[in-house]
Amino acid sequence: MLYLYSPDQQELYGRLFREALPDLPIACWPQDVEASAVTHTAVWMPPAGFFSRFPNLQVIFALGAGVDKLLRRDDIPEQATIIRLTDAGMAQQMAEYCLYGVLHYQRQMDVYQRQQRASRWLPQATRLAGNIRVTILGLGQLGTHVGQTLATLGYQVNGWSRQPRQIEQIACTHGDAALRKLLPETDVLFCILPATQETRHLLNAERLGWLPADAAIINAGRGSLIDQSALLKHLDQGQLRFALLDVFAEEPLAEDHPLWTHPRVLITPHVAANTIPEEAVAQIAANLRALADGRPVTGRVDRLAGY
Ligand code: NDP
Ligand code: OXD
Repeated sequence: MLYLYSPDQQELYGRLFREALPDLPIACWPQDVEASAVTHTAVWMPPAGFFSRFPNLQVIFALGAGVDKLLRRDDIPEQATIIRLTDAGMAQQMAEYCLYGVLHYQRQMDVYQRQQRASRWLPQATRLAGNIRVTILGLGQLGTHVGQTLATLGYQVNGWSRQPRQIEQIACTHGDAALRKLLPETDVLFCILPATQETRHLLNAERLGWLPADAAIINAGRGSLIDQSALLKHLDQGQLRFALLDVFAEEPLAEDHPLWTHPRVLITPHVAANTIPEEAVAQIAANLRALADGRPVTGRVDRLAGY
């Protein structure tokens, strides 16, 4: 049996799963079921203790791409396989989100906004896409698509990952030394890394200081990637032109947090790429069939690596 937890869209997911997997019994939270019959779950942020109820749980499907919150829990049995969504309609959204930030930078919308408030008519110098250096931190399902989309539009795209990668249209690097060289050569830094122990505060005061004056940051990965206090200091001192932030150390961002009102900050409430239920269910159904046939699945999480 597949047990579903997605309180906001329970009915929709229930219907889609039943249509996609007519032979599999499907139950939806908070339905009371024989706990030992549950072998699979499909979830987004279930309450503490949720998984301990199911002694025969084999597979947890995450209804999202990031699994940091799942991996921090203590109620997931060791033998359970965790499978996340890969792209499933999110890569295109992420490319749009990043492009919005890059255009904000390139077409100097932040400067024109300030000028407008002062009723100033002052054309700025033209910057062509080919002169904008975009660095993508994270070359996975999302970062790769974002990078290739921007490269197709003529931007200079560098990418950084944990292991060496070769990706068409993206100049790929990895490792600390490469980051030291890359950040000073970056106009727009796009962060799309997962939250792991290794990536926590990757962008600390020192590394933020490696960016050239006038650079911009877009963070759509996780809030923990950036030391928020260090970011605020850099923004206050005008060392960064602006930050477009979708993710935060604590979500929702506290009402009195200084980021809300900072003149150099644009905030969106964790919406850079939303899960599309139809795509998610199609991918999970395909993975369930692959598991049944002993074929490889997409999105198997490496619990040791943390993503
Ligand atoms: P993937 O797992 O496909 O890719 C992760 C990338 O990060 C890989 O390139 C990986 O390197 C790299 N990476 C991981 N750890 C490190 C490290 N220590 N140093 C350098 N690179 C590292 O993930 P996705 O692209 O699918 O998603 C990325 C993240 O985006 C998710 O984990 C989630 O946090 C976030 N997200 C945010 C959304 C939003 O709306 N804001 C929506 C969806 C996802 P390597 O290639 O070497 O393995
Ligand atoms: C995800 C997210 O990881 O929405 O899918 O952040």
